[in-house]
Amino acid sequence: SVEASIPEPQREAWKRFQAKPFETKDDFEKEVVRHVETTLARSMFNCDETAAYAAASLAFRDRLITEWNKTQQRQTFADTKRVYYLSLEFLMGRALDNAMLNVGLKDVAKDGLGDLGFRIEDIIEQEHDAALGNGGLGRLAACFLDSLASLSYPAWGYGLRYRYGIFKQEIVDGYQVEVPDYWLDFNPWEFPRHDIAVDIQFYGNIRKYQDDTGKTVVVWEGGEIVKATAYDVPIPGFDTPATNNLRLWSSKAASGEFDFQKFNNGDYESSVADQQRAETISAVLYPNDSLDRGKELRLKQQYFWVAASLYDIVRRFKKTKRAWGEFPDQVAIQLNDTHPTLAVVELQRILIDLEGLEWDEAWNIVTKTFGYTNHTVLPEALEKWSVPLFQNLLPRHLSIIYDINQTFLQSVERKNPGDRDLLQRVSIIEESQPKMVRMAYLAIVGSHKVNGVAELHSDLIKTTIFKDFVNIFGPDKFTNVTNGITPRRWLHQANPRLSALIASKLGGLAFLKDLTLLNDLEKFADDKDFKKDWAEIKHANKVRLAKHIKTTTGVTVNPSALFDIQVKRIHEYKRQQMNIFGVIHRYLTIKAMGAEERKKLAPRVSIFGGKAAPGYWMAKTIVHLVNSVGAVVNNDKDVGDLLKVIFLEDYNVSKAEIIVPASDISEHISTAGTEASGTSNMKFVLNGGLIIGTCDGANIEITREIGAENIFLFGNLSEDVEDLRHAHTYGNRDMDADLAKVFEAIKGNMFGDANSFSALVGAVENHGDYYLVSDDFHSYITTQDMVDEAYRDQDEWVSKTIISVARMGFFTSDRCINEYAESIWNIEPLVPETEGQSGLER
Ligand code: F58
Repeated sequence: SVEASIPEPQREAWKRFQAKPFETKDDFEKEVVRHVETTLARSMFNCDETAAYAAASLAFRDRLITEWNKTQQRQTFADTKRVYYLSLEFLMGRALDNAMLNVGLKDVAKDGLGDLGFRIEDIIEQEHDAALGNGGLGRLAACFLDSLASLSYPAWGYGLRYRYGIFKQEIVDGYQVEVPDYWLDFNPWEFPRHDIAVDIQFYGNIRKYQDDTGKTVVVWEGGEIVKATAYDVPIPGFDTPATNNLRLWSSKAASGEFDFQKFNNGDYESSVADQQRAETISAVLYPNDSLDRGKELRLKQQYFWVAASLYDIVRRFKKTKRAWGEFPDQVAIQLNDTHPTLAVVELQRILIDLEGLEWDEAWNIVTKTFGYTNHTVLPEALEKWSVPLFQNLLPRHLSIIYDINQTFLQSVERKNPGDRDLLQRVSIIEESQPKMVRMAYLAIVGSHKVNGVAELHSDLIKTTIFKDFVNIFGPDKFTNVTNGITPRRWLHQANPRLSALIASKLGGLAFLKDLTLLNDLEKFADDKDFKKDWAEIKHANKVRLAKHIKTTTGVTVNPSALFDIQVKRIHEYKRQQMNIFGVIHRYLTIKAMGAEERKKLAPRVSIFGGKAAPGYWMAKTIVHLVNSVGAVVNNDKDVGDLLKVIFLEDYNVSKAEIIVPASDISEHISTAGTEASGTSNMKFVLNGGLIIGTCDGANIEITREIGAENIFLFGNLSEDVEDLRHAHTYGNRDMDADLAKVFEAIKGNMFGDANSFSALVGAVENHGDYYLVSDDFHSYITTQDMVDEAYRDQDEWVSKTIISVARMGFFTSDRCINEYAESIWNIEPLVPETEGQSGLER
């Protein structure tokens, strides 16, 4: 604030001693040594790799925070519109490598650490992943932050500072076991901002009265208060000093008189219990990636985070002293799924209850401010909250929701007189027992734009789950922004040698900021030397993964075999079960072959990875089956290198950085119409792997970009899924013959006690096969045969992968963010004068 700023005459001294970011190796080393000796209170006699990691990170953090400060000052001074990305999940992974590369000083750090006695790879390995997310949705948010900063957009992320991120997965006797992920022991990347704290209210009652002017005033009283404290994480852009902020809120008991009273009364234990209850709010990330469970603590998390973030945003706006009507010109808020939808209600509450605006004026501001991104059409994932629970926890918000709903339904009624069915279908309140608040409908009504995350998905939401809303609001409110990934982490960082090879041909690293430049690679698709280098890098990446497999599972795999990878959250709709059934089919086929036939086979390593939600029993059974098949196949001497089956424990962002560059083929095989987009499909292709996949999500657009001849598509189309399901339920159906043999093998206890897997088999055989495993199985295994065939022609295969990479420019998250900025947020970049001086043409 102005009161805290240094008076003009004294500012000279400040300027003279302003922190200067290090640029040279010597200055970097000086910073590292200083941090070891002072911040960490160690010395050269007890500086292990953890301490070296800590000191190197602190050196970079200091550098980032200096730029962070300048960026924030620049934005405040320019007084431009900012975008706020509200997400309950940010799956950031590791920060040090990313910071070094984005700042452009990795080589400096490498040499500096070398001088001090460390290998940079070992230091990078010390870092614990920031795993504040489940899967694609959380990782997308992280890629978006990277693009927002790299493109110099004035943008903040707002999230929760969970004490426990997504659980660590251990495989014990073939079963998934969950271990808590306590990651905050030492986190050099966050700045606690104890001065930025907001009191958040829960429970209590509402009271209405008329003020002197006769106006109805509503107050929300009583209940309990929890304190939100800000922790800031600097987000460096690539090749720009622009450094954005990710603000994560942490919960603590508000130290009010209440506690003291209890304390003085000798009720110490209960005052400590209050403290702990408050801290529980930000304690753990909910590990479900597709099921909405409606737990009160989850709703508390959502309100806590949304209320603190909005308080912060509104406070920042009020400092500009503008009229409320200008709020949407200064602020855009994006709702990452429905989790932050309460923000719509909270802003309306602030404007009418606290700032005294009229309902209509306030609502106009609210709807102009928000945009909503949908990530799923699965009905079990669509968020609903029970009205009684809401009433108890957030009474004022529920009453505002009722008012929003009433106004909305009245306008629907005016345009569709007498259509009671329609009113019931679109009501924000579902007339069930108990009544439920439909959060997606609230998000649609409260936003000016709603987007899906890939073309097919955006079409599907318009024609299925949100169809009525398209009729009510018109088609222009609904749009598509196809997902993207940051090439900085997913090419340059994960695959440095490939990035360098590409740079050597394209004359520098500029493609990392304009990925369409990759197009120029296409002319090398038949260049012998280039192809040799390209293939050699893929092989080296496979050797690295093979080593990881050896140390983590004990299984030796042949790096020359075809690496077939499926890594993502375990879910029936993603159909890892179909993959493992296909593997069993392959195993049976090999066993039945003679020696001559076997010689013609391409050896294959089938690699799986991913976490199952702790309460999702079917998904856990899939994990168990994969491990059980591995135990049999990998020990079958008769099969040897022809087939290996690997389950990689604890798949996360840092493991993905090793796994993705090592694929020959990766699997994106969801039942058509179920995977909103998928983003790892993009990562795999960008790293020179091919895809086997269904016509689903972004696979379709990847095909359009890279050409149908460069992807292995199979299976039924989304428009046929409904009829097929109907036929399962009402007709007689023959199981696919090959799949039936697979089931016989399982039932004959080939992979251990068949009872363990009966639910998996039963879902396909007897319970309607909702995910169409049998329907797609034949197409799947014949397409896998085509993969074998194609892989035999290595020369052609390598050309395909080069051409594919060359055509992947569209899938950068930079393109994606530019689309959001233009069509939803209406914001412009604020480019620093010194942008782009690190010389990408190197
Ligand atoms: C994913 N959703 C989609 N949800 O499944 C994927 O197709 C898409 O590419 C990605 O979003 C990005 O758009 C997803 O990851 C979750 O993890 C939620 C976590 C919270 C509960 C509900 C699911």
